[in-house]
Amino acid sequence: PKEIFLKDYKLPDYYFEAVDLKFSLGEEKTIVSSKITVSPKAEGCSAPLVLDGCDLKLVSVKVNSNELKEENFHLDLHHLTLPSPPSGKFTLEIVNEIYPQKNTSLEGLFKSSGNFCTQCEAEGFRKITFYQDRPDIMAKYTCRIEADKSLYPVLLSNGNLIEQGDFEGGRHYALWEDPFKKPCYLFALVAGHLESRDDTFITRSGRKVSLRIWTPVQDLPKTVHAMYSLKAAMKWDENVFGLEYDLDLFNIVAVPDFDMGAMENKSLNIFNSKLVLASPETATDADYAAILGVIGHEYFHNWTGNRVTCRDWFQLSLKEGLTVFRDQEFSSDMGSRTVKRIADVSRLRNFQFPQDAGPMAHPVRPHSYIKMDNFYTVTVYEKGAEVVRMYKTLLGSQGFRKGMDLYFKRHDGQAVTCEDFFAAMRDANDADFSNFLFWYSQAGTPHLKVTSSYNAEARTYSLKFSQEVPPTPGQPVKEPMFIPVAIGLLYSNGKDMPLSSVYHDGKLESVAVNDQPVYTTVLRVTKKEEEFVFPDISERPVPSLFRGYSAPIRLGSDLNDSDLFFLLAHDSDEFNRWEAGQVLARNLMLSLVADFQHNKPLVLNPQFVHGIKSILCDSSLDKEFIAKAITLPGEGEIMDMMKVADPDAVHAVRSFIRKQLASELKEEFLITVKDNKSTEQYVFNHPNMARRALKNIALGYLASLEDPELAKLALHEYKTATNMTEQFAALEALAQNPGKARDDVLADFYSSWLDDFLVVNKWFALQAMSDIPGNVENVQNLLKHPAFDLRNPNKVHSLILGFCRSPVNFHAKDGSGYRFLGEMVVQLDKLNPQVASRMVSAFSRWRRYDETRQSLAKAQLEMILSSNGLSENVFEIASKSLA
Ligand code: B3K
Ligand code: ZN
Repeated sequence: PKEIFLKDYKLPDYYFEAVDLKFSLGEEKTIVSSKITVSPKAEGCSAPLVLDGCDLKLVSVKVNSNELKEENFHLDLHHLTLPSPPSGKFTLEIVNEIYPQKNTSLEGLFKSSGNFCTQCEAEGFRKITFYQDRPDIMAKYTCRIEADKSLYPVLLSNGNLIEQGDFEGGRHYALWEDPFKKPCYLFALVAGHLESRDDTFITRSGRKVSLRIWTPVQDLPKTVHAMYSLKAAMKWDENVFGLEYDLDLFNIVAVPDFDMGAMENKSLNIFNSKLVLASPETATDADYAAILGVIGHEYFHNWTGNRVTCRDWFQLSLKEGLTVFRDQEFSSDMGSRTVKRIADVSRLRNFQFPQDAGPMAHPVRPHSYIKMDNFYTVTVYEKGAEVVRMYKTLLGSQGFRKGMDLYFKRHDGQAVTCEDFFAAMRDANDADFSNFLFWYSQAGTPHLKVTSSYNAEARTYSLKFSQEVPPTPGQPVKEPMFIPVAIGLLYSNGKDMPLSSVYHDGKLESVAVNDQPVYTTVLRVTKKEEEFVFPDISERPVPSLFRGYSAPIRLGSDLNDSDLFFLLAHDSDEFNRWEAGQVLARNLMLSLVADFQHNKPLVLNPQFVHGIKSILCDSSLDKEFIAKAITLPGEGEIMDMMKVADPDAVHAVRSFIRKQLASELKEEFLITVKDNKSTEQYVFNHPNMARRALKNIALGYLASLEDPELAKLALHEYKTATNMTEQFAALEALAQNPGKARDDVLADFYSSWLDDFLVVNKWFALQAMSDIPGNVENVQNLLKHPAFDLRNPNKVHSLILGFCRSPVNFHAKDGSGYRFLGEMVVQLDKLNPQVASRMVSAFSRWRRYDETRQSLAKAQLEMILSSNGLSENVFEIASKSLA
């Protein structure tokens, strides 16, 4: 397989101005015709024109209406080359056949539950027709679709419908025209038996936009929340960024077989059903929140991604990091900002940090790839969003908005790079961003150490920072990064100190805003070692560092437990209150893990129990915040901090603390469950979600105690629940402990919901993720369950990735978990390489474990690499994991 490098990027020799596509959809085959207006980059260009193509059967090629003879073009497995195209502008017409019914890769044109649909990002368009399949080729499209009318009454593509009609013999056609030029990865086509929920949105300049959400007819009632989310997103983008929708029609189609969450094709977003369909009875609060976020995300791409797109795929974070940041902000504004931030930071720590510390570590803008699909990662997306957030932290809301405005002013209709975004932010604000660009080019999570000292005599408080960016594959030595540190200082009474200036680099710098002192300021750490000294500090403060988590780094500070308990109780920055609790919990868990490994009895620090209790009982706090604050850091997060990850010890310790808290705070948890019961109908809003979240966490703690009375309580909650959020939480609570009660309730749940595939997926996932000993066997049996299907990515994710999320079972010392995954990867790779490569990633950190586990995991990676016909996708991850 060939590796592709950013440094090799070259402008194309030919541009495509306009593309007319014709699809004749059939049951045996689909015929695709394209007519492309080609114009050379420069007069007299004599370079060959190389088109990408994959799994296509070529029928004919014409240049300026003349059919080319075979000696005038060259065809190989991946390309169609015209060695000497005419000089000047010309038209190229190509006819080819494809076989969507046989396409299990879910890329290009394929069938999902009887309907045709497409997925072209990143490089799927080449599975539809021959084309320069790269995002810097932007053209205007028309698309004519012909199909059997009774099987496919609905025919959709990008842009506006300009013509439709019937043919004799039961076929019909539709002609679509997209007035905006776009790269081919945004092309989409849908043909099927679908119905739509219709609504309208009036933009602030008065454009009336028709909104349609398409699903099979029986699912239409479940699209209310998706429509609400879409309208909220449209309004929000106008209010916050001044960005309006630019066409008269916006379509969303929900399909059950889809590789990822959703795709932002121009005016025809295609979604995985699980991110569209919801009803209170079948979807949880988490599902509702995910739908809001992803509908927002795809809609926001219309500007950040579609109107301004990426020059090449290395720039993916230009659109993804920015759009994730935008959807995070949208969700924050629709719910609780602190809780959303906590959730996003947890995700970063649990998934991105491990990636950044492993063999697949890559910068936000990667330098090379074998398969681009392997780089739709938490680094490009979530760390990329943190990079965008840092601009906002440094510039403030208004400065950030100025930067965004300039970005659109300069680049609307263009395919650009991360530097272009950086330059817009800088130029709009006349800002000094020093070495900020390293965030795009250096991989690895920076470690920042902070030491503090107070000089009572001089009344100064000093903070010394030192940073280290760990080596990552291909980058042994790193430069220091530009790290914005949002900071406040607390008096011993818990109040914030006013800050007006700071000594830095031998100068006194003002931090006041409009001559007023501030309570939070942003320090700019840009060197390997750097000191900041605050003058006029009347008592030793407790520092609140990285308020709101102002940079994606690992922090080591000299705060002691009593400082942390103090911050947990008093910090005016709610995020940092949560953070202080997490640092305490992480330290506690790590020290208990060491005790466990040395066969010492486990004893829980009473001060910790007390801290949790006071949060739990503080009625002034937001309930969802409480729910987050009493949730222990995940097992992965703790393993990530160990020299040699020990899944058994971490699991034992986390379970021990949970049970200990449950038993010591049993009364408080019981009251919490009682006080937070649902009294009214399900409403998706913050206060109600917060109440359910808190109740469900409390129930989970209680049920961990394996006490028959408490199991009865959970069963009662299960039976009386009026919404999926509470029913599923009760099911999860009961399913923690093996035994008849668990088996019965799982069977009951399945028989109640067997007709709803999205609910059945939750049922698969719950069992797959279970920590009960020897669960691999249960998962193997579930593979044979009639509701399971290896061709459906959602089911594969639920069952197989779900299983890998249970550290004890996936990392079982007998190697059973690794063997299971190894076999699944090989099977899946034959069907869908993208899904298989996501699975194989679960092996990538095998070196983090003890020798026995290392050799077991390594053997599976070697087995996978030696299997016949391996895809490039899996090859890339498996080989880099072993390197
Ligand atoms: N842009 C798509 C992801 C495409 C994944 C290709 N393998 C969804 C999104 O980020 O909005
Ligand atoms: Zn996206």
